[in-house]
Amino acid sequence: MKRWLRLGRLVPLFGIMMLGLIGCGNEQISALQPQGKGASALFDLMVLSLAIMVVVLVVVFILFGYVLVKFRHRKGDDSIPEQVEGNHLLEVLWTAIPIVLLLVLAVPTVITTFDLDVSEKSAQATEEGEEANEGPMTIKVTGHQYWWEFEYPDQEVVTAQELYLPVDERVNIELSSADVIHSFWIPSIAGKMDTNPGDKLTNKMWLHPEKTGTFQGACAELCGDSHALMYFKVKVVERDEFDAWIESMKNTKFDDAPSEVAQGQQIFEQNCLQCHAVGDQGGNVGPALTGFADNDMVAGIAEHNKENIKKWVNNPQEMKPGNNMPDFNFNEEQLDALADYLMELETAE
Ligand code: HEC
Ligand SMILES: [Cu+2]
Repeated sequence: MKRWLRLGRLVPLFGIMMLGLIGCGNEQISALQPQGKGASALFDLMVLSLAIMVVVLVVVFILFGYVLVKFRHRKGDDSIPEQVEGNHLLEVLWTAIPIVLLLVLAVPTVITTFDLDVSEKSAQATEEGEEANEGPMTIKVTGHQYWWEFEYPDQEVVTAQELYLPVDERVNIELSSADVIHSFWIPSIAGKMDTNPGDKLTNKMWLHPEKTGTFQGACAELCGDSHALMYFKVKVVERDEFDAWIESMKNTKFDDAPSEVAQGQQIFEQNCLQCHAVGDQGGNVGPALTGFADNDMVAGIAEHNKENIKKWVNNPQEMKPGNNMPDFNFNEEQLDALADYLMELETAE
């Protein structure tokens, strides 16, 4: 009896673990609520393997329970049970059943693996008569400690921290890294894949979102102090909204900022432009800030408001330890001017 009581103490622990698992249901970032074709394919595999495991578990436990009861030690019966050595039927069964189960698991897994491969599908698309270079759009994703850069090479648009995608379309993704290995993951839209440094190790994958909305992406490979803060947003929009966004990104110029924020723009030009691009000017050491005013987040982690922008510019190392933006010594007035300017960085009409 005592033993059962002790085991009973584990119930709250399992309860908490279960609650933790239920908490995975956020549709912005859950592989268990797929919103895209790649994620759906992976989810189906998870369900299949889980179903097989449950069937095996149930059958084994039923047999186990039956044997425990049926062949239990009875009072007064101290005879040695019949000793069985080798049983052809059983041995064939317990070899054949696992083989069949593994095949049921392996065939869809291998097919899905090939489906998720980029080169396979693009080749197919061309065969099916699409014009040679009118395949899916390509987006180049570059992982940086600790932010994400998104380049649309055909459209000549570069952005950061927010990935825009047209809904119900397949896009090819080319992954690389500016420093260490990161892993690009949007759990609700597709599986994850590493970004490697160096030109020769570009990984490829595709995304095919099926629902409009905002989703969350993350880095899935430990890459340094602020790895756990390397979040980004994914905005899946209708095709015409996507085209309009591309157009407005292209038409944005550095000089578009309204004159009320001229002071902030001047401080920005002197201190920040060498690393951050705005419209047609600026460097690429840090995230491009074209259209930054419309973003949901500051640095991928803090709500987008003036307070947080000031907090970031005043002490980026505090919010994301080890990131590559230097600390500055601005006074309150300069910080205000800079934040006002950054809040005006909208894309052109
Ligand atoms: C030496 C290059 C460098 C300079 C100079 C620099 N930054 Fe940055 N900045 C970065 C990097 C790198 C990041 C990305 C940090 C991260 O998320 O890991 C960043 C991130 C940011 C972000 C967040 C962007 C986003 O997409 O959410 C803002 C805002 C920003 N910087 C503003 C400024 C301002 C204002 C200045 C000038 C006072 C400035 N930066 C100067 C490198 C720089
Ligand atoms: Cu990373």
